[in-house]
Amino acid sequence: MALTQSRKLSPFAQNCDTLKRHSAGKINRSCKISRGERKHGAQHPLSKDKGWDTYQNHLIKAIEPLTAEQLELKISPNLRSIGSLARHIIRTRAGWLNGLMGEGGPDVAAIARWEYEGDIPPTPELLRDLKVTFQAWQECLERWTPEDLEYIFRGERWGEPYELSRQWIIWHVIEHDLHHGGELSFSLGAHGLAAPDL
Ligand code: NI
Repeated sequence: MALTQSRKLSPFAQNCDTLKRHSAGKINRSCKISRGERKHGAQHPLSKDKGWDTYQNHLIKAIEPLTAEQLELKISPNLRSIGSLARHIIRTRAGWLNGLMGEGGPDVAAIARWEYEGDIPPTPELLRDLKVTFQAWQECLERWTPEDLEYIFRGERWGEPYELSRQWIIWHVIEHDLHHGGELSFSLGAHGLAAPDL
């Protein structure tokens, strides 16, 4: 979401700003799924070769050639720069995966602890972190069963309870990728740079 957006949101009017509060609030991480367990051998429809990975590759290709100066470009003073958008996508993936669901390794956990906004990492680091966070999500999507998707994460933040299904979180993070990926694409195009080629 744009930086200018109101920060007064109900617990269930979720957007990217939600993460910050999740990490500050009480979170029930009682995930009961054991690693490597796949009860029915069924892959989540969004796991490998089903679309998100294609989009990830488009993002990688668009960011790969960018210089530090190009990462600083923005289309309006009150909106995120191209590099900040990439950073925001990365942090949001890690925040939901690790901060809320307790998944992912130390690399993902470290990203989940990033400040909400911050300095833009150099291009090689953005690429590495895009790959690290995507790989972690991919591994989970390949492991989670249809039953796992119905698991409800419960917690409390700012004195208000929330209940979010794993399925909702998965879609939310994908829509967040697409939402800000579109913004990143528009920002690249506005500056005459090559945008993700869908
Ligand atoms: Ni956002």
